[in-house]
Amino acid sequence: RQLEQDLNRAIENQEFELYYQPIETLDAEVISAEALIRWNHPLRGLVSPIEFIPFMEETSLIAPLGEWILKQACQDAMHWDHHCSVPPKVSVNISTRQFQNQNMPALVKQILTDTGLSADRLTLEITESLMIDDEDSTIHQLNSLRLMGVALSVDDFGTGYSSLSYLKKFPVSYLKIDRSFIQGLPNCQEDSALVEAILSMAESLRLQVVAEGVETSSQANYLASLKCRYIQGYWLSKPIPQHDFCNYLNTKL
Ligand code: G
Ligand code: G
Ligand code: MN
Ligand code: NA
Repeated sequence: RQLEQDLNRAIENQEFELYYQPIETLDAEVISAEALIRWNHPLRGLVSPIEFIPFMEETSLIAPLGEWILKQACQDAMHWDHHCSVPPKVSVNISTRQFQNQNMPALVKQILTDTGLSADRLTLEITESLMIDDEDSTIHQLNSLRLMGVALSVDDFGTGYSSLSYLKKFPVSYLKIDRSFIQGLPNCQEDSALVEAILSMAESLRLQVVAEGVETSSQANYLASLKCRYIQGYWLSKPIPQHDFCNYLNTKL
């Protein structure tokens, strides 16, 4: 109750803010920036999305918040075009409930039109749970998004208890290896075996791979030795407030 009131007020008062975490090649070229929401609560300070996203998914609040996030992220990407030397793409997390409760292709199309962002600059991060039951409507919506030029990325890949057959049916471009598999690299044999297997499978299926949660240079070096192209994690950068992100991009040159 209290949380619901708080959240309603927060949307009205614009207490939400996007942070961006870079996704980079091993040569430190920023290919995309993942939007990560934060809530600047007037009394509680910065609140993590794990404390409010699940709740918002249970109520109808996820729809207006999801729209705000997507629009803000597309606007920010347009801003980078004008103010940053090498503007990256933008990646937006879409929770399964949000996806199922909205006409995502229509919403995305509207927001791209309103903001002027080109579709090939946008990646949507979805999770395996969206693809567990291969509903026709889900396949149809994902295909529409892909045909528009929007890329789809499977977030937290490997943690979803789902069959891999969805990779044949859904127009996915990227797998993001969950950070739980990256943590033990390079010493943990099980983690190494799993990461190698994912990379080899992805190559055969012509999927791009992002290793998430890279925290150390030894993890990065090991991933480089396996020819993993893209990495993300504290080793490169923590999520950065929107107003500082251009600075980060410009320091790369
Ligand atoms: O950024 P952080 O580690 O605090 O994120 C915690 C969780 O919240 C992650 O699972 C992340 O995917 C999710 N999350 C962060 N930002 C968003 C967002 O804008 N939309 C959705 N649906 N989930 C988000
Ligand atoms: O579920 P998703 O992958 O979207 O969640 C991203 C979350 O992971 C964010 O909350 C972000 O702050 C967090 N994160 C990003 N990089 C790292 C990292 O290197 N280590 C850890 N432990 N968390 C990370
Ligand atoms: Mn993500
Ligand atoms: Na993830």
